[in-house]
Amino acid sequence: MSKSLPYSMKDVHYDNAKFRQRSPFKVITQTLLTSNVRNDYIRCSTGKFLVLLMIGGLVYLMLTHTSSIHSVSDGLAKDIGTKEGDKLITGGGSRFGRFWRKPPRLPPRLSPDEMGSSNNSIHVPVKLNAGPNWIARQQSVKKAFIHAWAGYKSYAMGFDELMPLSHRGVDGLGGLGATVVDALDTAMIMGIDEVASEAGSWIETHLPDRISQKGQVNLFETTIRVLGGLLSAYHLSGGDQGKNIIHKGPKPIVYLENARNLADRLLTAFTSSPTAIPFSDVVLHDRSAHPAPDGFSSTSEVSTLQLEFNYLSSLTGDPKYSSESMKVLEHLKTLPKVEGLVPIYISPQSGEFSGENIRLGSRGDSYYEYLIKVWLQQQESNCTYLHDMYEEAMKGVRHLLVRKSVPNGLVFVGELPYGPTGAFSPKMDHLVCFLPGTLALGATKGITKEKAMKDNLLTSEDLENLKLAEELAKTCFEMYSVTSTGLAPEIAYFNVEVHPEGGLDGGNKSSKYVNDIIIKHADRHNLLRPETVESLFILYRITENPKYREWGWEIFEAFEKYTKVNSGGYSSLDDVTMLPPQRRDKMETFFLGETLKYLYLLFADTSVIPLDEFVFNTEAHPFPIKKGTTRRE
Ligand SMILES: *C1O[C@H](CO)[C@@H](O)[C@H](O)[C@H]1NC(C)=O
Ligand SMILES: *[C@@H]1O[C@H](CO)[C@@H](O)[C@H](O)[C@H]1NC(C)=O
Ligand SMILES: *[C@@H]1O[C@H](CO)[C@@H](O)[C@H](O)[C@H]1NC(C)=O
Repeated sequence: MSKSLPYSMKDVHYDNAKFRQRSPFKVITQTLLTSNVRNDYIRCSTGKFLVLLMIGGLVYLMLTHTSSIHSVSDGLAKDIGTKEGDKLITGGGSRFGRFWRKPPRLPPRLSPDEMGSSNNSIHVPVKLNAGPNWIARQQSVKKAFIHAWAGYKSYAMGFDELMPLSHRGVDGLGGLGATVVDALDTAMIMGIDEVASEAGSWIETHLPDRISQKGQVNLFETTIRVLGGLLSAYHLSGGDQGKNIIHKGPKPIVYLENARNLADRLLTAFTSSPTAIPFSDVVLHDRSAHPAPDGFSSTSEVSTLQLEFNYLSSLTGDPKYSSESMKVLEHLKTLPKVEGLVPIYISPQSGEFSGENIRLGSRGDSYYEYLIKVWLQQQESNCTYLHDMYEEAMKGVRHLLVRKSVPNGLVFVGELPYGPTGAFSPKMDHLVCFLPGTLALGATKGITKEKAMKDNLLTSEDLENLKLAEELAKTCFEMYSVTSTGLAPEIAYFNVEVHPEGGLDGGNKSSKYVNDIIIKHADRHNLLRPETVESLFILYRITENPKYREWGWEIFEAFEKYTKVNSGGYSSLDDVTMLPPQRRDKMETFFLGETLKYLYLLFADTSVIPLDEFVFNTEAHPFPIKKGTTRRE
């Protein structure tokens, strides 16, 4: 390594200095040492204090030879700089200075002033318990949603997306008013009846004509955003219990009727294909289906339709949606794979995979997500093969795609662009950040880790996946923290020993990982994507570790600071490493459908949409999990 690094390799194992991840031994020894000295200091005169300093120093020196405390405090000394420590102990020697210091984000350290004059150190734990106000933070997310909707409604109502800078709408997804439908269930979950009724009324008035008159749409995008949004709105408004629990807006049946009308047209993509693999596009008005220009469908696109079509079959009692879509997964089961991993293209003509490019980023991602989620949704049917495919694939991910960066050992998921025999690429799309959440969900099936452990439900495979989930969630968070704006780039590269990638760092020179993460010029944009906050939400629910909420809050604050547009809406960014960042004139539908919804749920009570009763489609639309008798036929 040619660059000079702020950390010695010795500190690498202590890779989580920002949060409480220390061994009980370290916690106890540091706490004992610190409190002893502090209490004595309060009672003693300066002379006695100096004696104590020397004794403390000796104890510390002994410990550094017998325990790993050395590397901890050493790392921290470099991590937090020497400012406060030096003020605290002048002439006390640098070793003692380190010993005195406590890690950042541990129980708040007293300022030098408080140290010298006050007797309130025993009150520190009380301050700790107070914690942030999550209800207030949740309200901030709700306000952000209202601001995003207000911009869309003022300038782009009925268009697929808002262009927040030029105050216009644009139809980037075929013209079905995608933002309206994507945002609707978020408004319902947040309890914003006003928005739910505005969106609902638009759907009732305009969507039927759009569905029957519009031209070409992408099967996958339309299924996950529009069909998925309609189905969850139907459930959340009480439709499948035969009531209407949203007091304004249309009757819930409107959502189901539109969903069915749309799905009947989308079904053409399956039925007109010569194989089980659907074509990628559908022309809505003439009910015809077409392959993508190059003839291939994306693997993730054809395997990310089943939650929606299954739920529609269960709601309507008509099995055709489920059976057509499940044929895809049954077919994929029979194809050859690389340790469970699949190439990112597939041919609807031959039914075979095309090429060797394997990745969990774009065109690959939600294949893996839906294997486990469809299995969870279909708990009481014969879908064991999906769980088997999922387990094999995750084993393959751990074996072939997971590596650690240098110098600081961030765990990441890379790619095999030329198949298993070709070179490994240390490239990770932000899209891959769905994986921590999916891994955690697959391990505990949505219940808390604590409960799963107590009931002895976790296999060694589950435990490995859960550990990887936590490591990857940290990496995804650091992809935000390493940039000047605190927002992640679309794609990051990781520094590895062999063939280091060219490119610049993220711009946050105080980030520990500034040398681990490389960002290429073309990849520096941020589209307000949800995957990291989605994983933080799932990991918070499952591990109950508050650090995931803290991380989510930091990300939310960065969105507020750099992407909010005063006249309404939020914008994408061209370059997250520049201050101020250049804006990009687009608010993606998933910012309302997913990003803000997951942030809201991250700060919500854990009884809201529990993960063992709902499965979220890949666009964050929650469907209730089938429980034997919930079918209405
Ligand atoms: C010590 O604590 C008492 C009670 O909280 C307070 O009244 C007093 O001012 C404190 N002394 C100092 C030096 O802060
Ligand atoms: C599962 O498969 C068995 C045997 O193939 C069959 O008897 C049973 O009805 C199936 N159950 C469901 C829910 O499909
Ligand atoms: C830069 O990194 C430091 C250290 O991890 C972190 O505290 C800070 O929030 C980061 N800055 C941004 C803008 O995320």
